Amino acid sequence: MTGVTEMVDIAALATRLDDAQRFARATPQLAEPLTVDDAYAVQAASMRLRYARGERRVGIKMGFTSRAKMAQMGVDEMIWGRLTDAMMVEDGDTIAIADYVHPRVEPEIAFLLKAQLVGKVTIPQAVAALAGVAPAIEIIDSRYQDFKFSWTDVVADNSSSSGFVLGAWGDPAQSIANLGMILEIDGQPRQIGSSAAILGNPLRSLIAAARLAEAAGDPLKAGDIVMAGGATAAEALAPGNHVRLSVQNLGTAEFSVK
Ligand code: 0L1
Ligand code: MG
Repeated sequence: MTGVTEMVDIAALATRLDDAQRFARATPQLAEPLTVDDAYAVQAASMRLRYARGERRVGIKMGFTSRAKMAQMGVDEMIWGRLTDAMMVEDGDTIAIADYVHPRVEPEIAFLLKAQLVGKVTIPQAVAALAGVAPAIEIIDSRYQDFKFSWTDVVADNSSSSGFVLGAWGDPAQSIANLGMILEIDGQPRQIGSSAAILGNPLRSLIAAARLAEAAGDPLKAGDIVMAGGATAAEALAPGNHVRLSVQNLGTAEFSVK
């Protein structure tokens, strides 16, 4: 279903989800049947509230780009959300669990753009627009009770976007199509996968991001970060955890939880 529904109070839903995120307080699933356009309109309106408080858009995240993630959440279509500077966790830093509702982590690859990337592009065009690629951990946090939601619920909730940790940027010309990825929590491997799980090649996720962001009137530009999506299922976080991602040839990213 597409089109914005007149009966849906986009602003009220945006405020509700924004409050749930700000105050780390879970909210029930949305009772309103939203169209895809309604859901993205709620997301955009909730992000405007964050920008009005001084947060700066720094890029976008792609979600449900691997079979493992789709299976974990019972969906079969990609989603996307916005990233802000307030979501960035420095490599090696510590986050406070109290700032989140029920956070989880997933192993990803991140891209840094040196030029705009809009519309329908090829893999060589996407690579030419890159300044770097990096190992990245996404901290997702659904604002819905029990981490339960419909596809449109999660889109409205900025696709569970909550935090991200970036390792060092590496050469964007290297092949990233099939890199081994190990996500460890407290020194124990919890998820082992390959970057190939992300649409067969994470660059395909970047290409989808360019198309979807432009179609939404929020095109990718130089300096933007794009998170390609989880290569494996996500893992729940608990206080005291140390999380470390190692990506073959790319390096590591890590953080702790208090
Ligand atoms: O792959 C993703 O990042 C999807 C995030 C939204 C669903 C979830 O919270 O697991
Ligand atoms: Mg993700």
